[in-house]
Amino acid sequence: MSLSAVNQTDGIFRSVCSLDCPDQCGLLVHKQDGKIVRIEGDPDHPVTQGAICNKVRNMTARIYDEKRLTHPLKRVGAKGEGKFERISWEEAIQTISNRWKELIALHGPESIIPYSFYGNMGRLTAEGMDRRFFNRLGASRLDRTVCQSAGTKGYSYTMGASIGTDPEDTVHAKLFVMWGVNAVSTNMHQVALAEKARKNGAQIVVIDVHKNQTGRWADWFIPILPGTDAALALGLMHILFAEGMVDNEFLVQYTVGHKELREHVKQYDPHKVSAITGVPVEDIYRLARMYGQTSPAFIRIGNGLQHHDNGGMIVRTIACLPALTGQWLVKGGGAIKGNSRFLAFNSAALQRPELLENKGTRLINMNQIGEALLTLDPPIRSMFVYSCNPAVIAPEGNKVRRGLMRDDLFTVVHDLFLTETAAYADIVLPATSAFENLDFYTSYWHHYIQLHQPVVEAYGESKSNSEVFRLLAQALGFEEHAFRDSDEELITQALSGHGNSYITDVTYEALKQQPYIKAQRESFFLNALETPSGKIELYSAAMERDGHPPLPTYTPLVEEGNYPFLFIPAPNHNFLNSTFSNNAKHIQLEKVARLHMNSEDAERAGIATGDVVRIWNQRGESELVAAVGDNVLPGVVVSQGLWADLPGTKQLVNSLTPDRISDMGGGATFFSGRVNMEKKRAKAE
Ligand SMILES: Nc1nc2c(c(=O)[nH]1)N[C@H]1C(S)=C(S)[C@@H](COP(=O)(O)OP(=O)(O)OC[C@H]3O[C@@H](n4cnc5c(=O)[nH]c(N)nc54)[C@H](O)[C@@H]3O)O[C@H]1N2
Ligand SMILES: Nc1nc2c(c(=O)[nH]1)N[C@H]1C(S)=C(S)[C@@H](COP(=O)(O)OP(=O)(O)OC[C@H]3O[C@@H](n4cnc5c(=O)[nH]c(N)nc54)[C@H](O)[C@@H]3O)O[C@H]1N2
Ligand code: SF4
Ligand SMILES: [Mo]
Repeated sequence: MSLSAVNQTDGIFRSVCSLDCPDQCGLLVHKQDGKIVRIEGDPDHPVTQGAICNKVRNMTARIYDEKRLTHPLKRVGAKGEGKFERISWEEAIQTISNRWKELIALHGPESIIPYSFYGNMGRLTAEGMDRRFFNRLGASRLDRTVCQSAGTKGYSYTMGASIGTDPEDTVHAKLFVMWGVNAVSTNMHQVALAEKARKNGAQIVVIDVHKNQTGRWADWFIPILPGTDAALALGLMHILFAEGMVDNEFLVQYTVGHKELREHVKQYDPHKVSAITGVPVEDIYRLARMYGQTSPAFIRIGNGLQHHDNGGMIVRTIACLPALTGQWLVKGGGAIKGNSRFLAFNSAALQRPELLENKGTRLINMNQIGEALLTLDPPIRSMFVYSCNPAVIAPEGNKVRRGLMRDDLFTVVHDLFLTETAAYADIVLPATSAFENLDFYTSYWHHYIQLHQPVVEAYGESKSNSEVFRLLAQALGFEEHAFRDSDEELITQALSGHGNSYITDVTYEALKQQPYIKAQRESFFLNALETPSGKIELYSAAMERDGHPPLPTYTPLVEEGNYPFLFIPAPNHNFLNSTFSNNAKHIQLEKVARLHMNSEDAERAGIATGDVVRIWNQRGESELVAAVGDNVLPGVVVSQGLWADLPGTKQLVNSLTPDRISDMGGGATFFSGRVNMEKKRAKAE
């Protein structure tokens, strides 16, 4: 047997990017003297083919950042002051388990809540031993809705599940509609595939509220007003039906409700749609004809456009388009919102929901954690945060921070760094990086599943999520065998008995032999979708039952009062959500936190590029550096990046974002808030 990578001080080892990014790149990690010295793309990965982003090429700087946590800490200063003292793991686990035993005895287990997301996409790390542990504990449940849940729900009403085009097939497309996706920054291999298609004459259209790097890459950039995309999609349908550009055979065979839809979209005439969306009438015609007459035509539906009050309906509506033109039958045509269904494994075996005795245990939407910490009755008295940085990434950031300031809240944070959230903790635990763990990975965009063998030893005294929850289970006296399963056993369980015909041949053993195994999507899914009818639901009775219009419909954003600008605080190129926002190398690449605005608005407010601008609303304020131009429409301002609170700055954009819940899936509405703005000080000379 070959020596494991951990035991070899030198060499090049296969790895995978663990970040919450659709590309899930194959990596090659170079080791010298037991340390990672270089990270590059694995040219053998069938989709990512050796190319990786700059963020991860600079990952070694993060792994060995001098600020990385090496041992557990306990708070010695006031809450939030960030003063800590080193303690042993034994003391840390004892302190947590004693406190929790007390809380459970006095207030019941629902006084405790986990708070986690996908800071590491490894399936065991993200939803393995932790889920078992909190189920068995009977803690309040967390509804993990901060990312894609509105869009996923909307897409599923139309298509049944997160299922779409094979990205590898998109090299054949002749038209790419990149809709509310900043792919140059957030899905670079979709851009690489589109570039290949472009060499064969493909056209690239980008529909966005911001002409960012992706908009600049397009052949045709279409600016649109935030939250109005469903109206544009309905306008396209209006023209497709009116001008006979629909595939009637396809509609009859594979959809329900096409007759109703044909009637319904008559009301969305291009003039009305233009008034709603800000897209000129002639551009609506041009786009509809382009889409109706080009094949294969592919739509990449982004995550950005579903972070709105009406985000579920937007995605539900766009997802109907490929059915109108029969593009699902064309190799490279269709759409991708997400593809995770193809690689669905046995998550019940991994998470063990039956360990939760009280099926009525309260469920708390993670988008409203600030409100929950401040007002829930009975209160949350302890929160365990891992793989997530809520003080920066959750909406209503000031509420979140006030909640974290509560003296009677016992907070534990498990992370690689002393994040903004960790600064409020009572106990901080050091986490291993993904390079230190055994795990398996399934992309939510491409179709490959990959095993990850640890490449380096655990850094300092850090421990993986699996290990931490095994220790806590032991300290709390949980006797079930589920808490003694090794990581190998967890993987075997997750890959058995899943009943997913797309991955019948995938086992732990197979993954050890083959670096990348692809889901088998031959069993063509259009004949048996997971919608109630098994077909593409242009009319959805399920939606009607759930209180939504059954046909795709434009619904406006919530009215927010007297703030003139819609504020879109999007992610940036060099961070991954808040990850890297505390690493000098990545900050240097990103330079400053900018606020993009239209020159008309800037002129009226006396703002020039480089000025520091204060933006505010009823929820909070923030200070960003003005970038004036025509990259956004009047009435819209856009920031990029979830910046850490560096000393002397006010860059927490989520202090301004609403914690309203979107129309579907309990989703976040980061992009539906409004602000005012003023010049704070002129550009420093
Ligand atoms: N570099 C980098 N890559 C990332 C991330 C990161 O932070 N940085 N984050 C990762 C994660 S967790 C996710 S979920 C994905 C997100 O990646 P994407 O799917 O690209 O989503 P966002 O970047 O949130 O937003 C995409 C675009 O939507 C636009 N937008 C906002 N509102 C509207 C609207 O109403 N209509 C239209 N048409 N456009 C709108 C924004 O301007 C933005 O350009 O990226 C992943 N990859
Ligand atoms: N304004 C605004 N807010 C947003 C968004 C937006 O577009 N605009 N996007 C939203 C979206 S789509 C998402 S997905 C969320 C993401 O929000 P988060 O899930 O909080 O993502 P990150 O900010 O990357 O923080 C992940 C944390 O996990 C830690 N971590 C990494 N690996 C491990 C591990 O193995 N174990 C442990 N214990 N910790 C680990 C990292 O060090 C990091 O501190 O943010 C949301 N917030
Ligand atoms: S962040 Fe995305 S693009 Fe960058 S290496 Fe990871 S998976 Fe690839
Ligand atoms: Mo996300």
